[in-house]
Amino acid sequence: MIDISYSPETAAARKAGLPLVALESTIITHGMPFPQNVETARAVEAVIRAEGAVPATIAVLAGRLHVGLTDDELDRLGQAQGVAKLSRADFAACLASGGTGATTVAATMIAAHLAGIETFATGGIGGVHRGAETSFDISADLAELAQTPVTVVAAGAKAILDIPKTLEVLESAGVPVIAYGQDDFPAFWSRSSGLPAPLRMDSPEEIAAAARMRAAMGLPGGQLVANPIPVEDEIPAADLAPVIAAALAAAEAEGIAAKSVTPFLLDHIFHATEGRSLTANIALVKNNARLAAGIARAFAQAG
Ligand code: PSU
Repeated sequence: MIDISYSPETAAARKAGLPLVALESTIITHGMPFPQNVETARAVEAVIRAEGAVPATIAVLAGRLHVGLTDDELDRLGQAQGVAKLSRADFAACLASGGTGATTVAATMIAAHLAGIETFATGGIGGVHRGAETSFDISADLAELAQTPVTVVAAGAKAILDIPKTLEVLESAGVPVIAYGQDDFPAFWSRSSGLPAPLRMDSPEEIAAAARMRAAMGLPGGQLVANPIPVEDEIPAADLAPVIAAALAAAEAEGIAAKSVTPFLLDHIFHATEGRSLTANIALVKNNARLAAGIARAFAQAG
């Protein structure tokens, strides 16, 4: 087992057996601009505490895996330049070489599982990029959901992706995709993708029970809980469609590829919507944190 650095808060929570919720750090370093990234990370942690759970933000700092960041560590990470964006493929290499990196959904799931944390809140998972039939650009987040037993709460998949293909890949991989409180799979900034989700659940207890049943059956992997953005915060899909199309065209014109695609598109959409996409992103992450805390409590109660 590798050595994990726990913050004073997460170390105390583990000792007391309190419910923990993992949080990723790529959203801080690559998903939002400073200072909103650090403010959001702190606000999301506060939501989890207010809901009776303990936040555990995950990152690699100078070759050590941190589960729970202090205020100072969070602040420095939020302003650091050239931080690696870690996924399953490069996570170990970063640790072994003493590097610093932010964890994506895939890497955060791995770290959460190593730390015994069953619930994780993020904004939106990576998925199948548009044009994947030629680029083969499919996020490692999908394969991770198929093999690592962590329940991931997201507002669906980002609308910049090919959502039908993302749902197909998840289905082929045997990942339970659960819409929370509605029938449709949400599309990050909008409540509906126009596609039904394969499963629907209406309480944290049902979600925790489903995860426990999968484990009892010996089925590997996690679950994706797709939690729609609150009504008052959503951006209608029709408003966003031309903005996304322009962002994709700009990415193509500039030859953006691989790990740079998602951060480039998010930044482009942020400017094109004059910050509206960021306001929605912040709202949906907080909303996901609230639900994740409820699921973590349900896991703790189920024992
Ligand atoms: N949620 C957000 N913003 C983000 C992400 C999630 O609100 O930037 C990050 C997550 O770390 C996710 C990554 O794993 O985007 C997806 O990147 P890619 O498409 O390159 O796999």
